[in-house]
Amino acid sequence: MYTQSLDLPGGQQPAAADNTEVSPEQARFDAVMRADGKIEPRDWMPEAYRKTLVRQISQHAHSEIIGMQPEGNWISRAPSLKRKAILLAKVQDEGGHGLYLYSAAETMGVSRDQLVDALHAGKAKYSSIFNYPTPTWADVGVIGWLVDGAAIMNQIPLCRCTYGPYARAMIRICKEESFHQRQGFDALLAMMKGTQAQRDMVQQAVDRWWWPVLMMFGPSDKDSIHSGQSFQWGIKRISNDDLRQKFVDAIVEQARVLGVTLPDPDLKWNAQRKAYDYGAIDWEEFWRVVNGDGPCNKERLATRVKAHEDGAWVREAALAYAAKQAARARRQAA
Ligand code: FAQ
Repeated sequence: MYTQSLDLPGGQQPAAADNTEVSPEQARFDAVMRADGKIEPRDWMPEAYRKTLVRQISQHAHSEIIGMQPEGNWISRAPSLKRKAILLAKVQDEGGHGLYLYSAAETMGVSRDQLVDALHAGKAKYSSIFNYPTPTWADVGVIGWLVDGAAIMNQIPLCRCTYGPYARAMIRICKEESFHQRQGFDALLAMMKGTQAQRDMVQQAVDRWWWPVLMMFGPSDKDSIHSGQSFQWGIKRISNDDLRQKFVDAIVEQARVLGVTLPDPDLKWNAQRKAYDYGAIDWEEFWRVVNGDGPCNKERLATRVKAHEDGAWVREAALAYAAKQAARARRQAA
């Protein structure tokens, strides 16, 4: 029996022993977990499962929306019409991902306003990676190659998440992230075939982003507070450290093809582990950025809050139009 699902902090009932009676709803939930099936919005679910998913899905949605800023900053300065069109499409896709994810979170009984208010109040987290600046065009390529690459590595297992709406949103998102990763690699490859100044620009951007990208996967397994329970609920399938390792192993060869050096003197093949060893991550920097003190945290949040306030008239107009349509429909029906 899947008793671990009951053994949680945060208002959960105590774990039932194997021979203890559980409610029919809990028994059904446990059976779905055992069969690795799907929970849908109308199904009963433990409150802690709901809370965990609202937390993770909303953090993910906020990351996509805040994540539009570092690259959006370059739309007006892209080096050609082709690159501008690609970048516009990519940034728009990230906005779309945010919207699917907010919708998935809303199926769990939380409103979009509540989620957005928590972000704007600085109470909700979003990915640490989007608090770093993009001073050159090469940073945009590196975001596509490394940040989207890391996002795909982390998100493919989420396509098998036990919560149906999240899993289905992730399938579409992962397809789009693959295009994003390739366009980033392609932009960097073009620069690497260019002048020495362009190659230097790419290398410097890789130097800036490598370590923050490794941090994206979250704290090491021993410090990951949510992993154990998320594994039991089929939300997480591969641990933070294992995903980070898979990412490093994939990127080493891509970096060689590109002709850039990954800024880690400890990066070397370990024949015994059949994987690359890599240097120590600066977890102090990670927590500093997560807790609001990264290079761009204040700017990112202020930009988002201003965009929301500036867009108030659009929301008001949409509501007024919907009310007008509803009134007309009522008149016609009368
Ligand atoms: N940044 O116990 P764990 C993208 C927090 S989308 C900030 O290991 P969990 C697309 C964590 O929330 C990128 N906070 O937690 C794109 C928790 O704090 P809490 C976003 C972090 O949930 C590309 C605490 O640390 N992707 O890139 C981070 O089991 C280009 C303890 O951690 C997702 O959100 C971090 N990096 O595992 C867009 C994927 N890592 O909540 C635009 C879905 C950890 O207790 C341009 N999320 N924390 O206050 C996940 O897979 C998981 O939530 C993890 C963390 C793996 C992020």
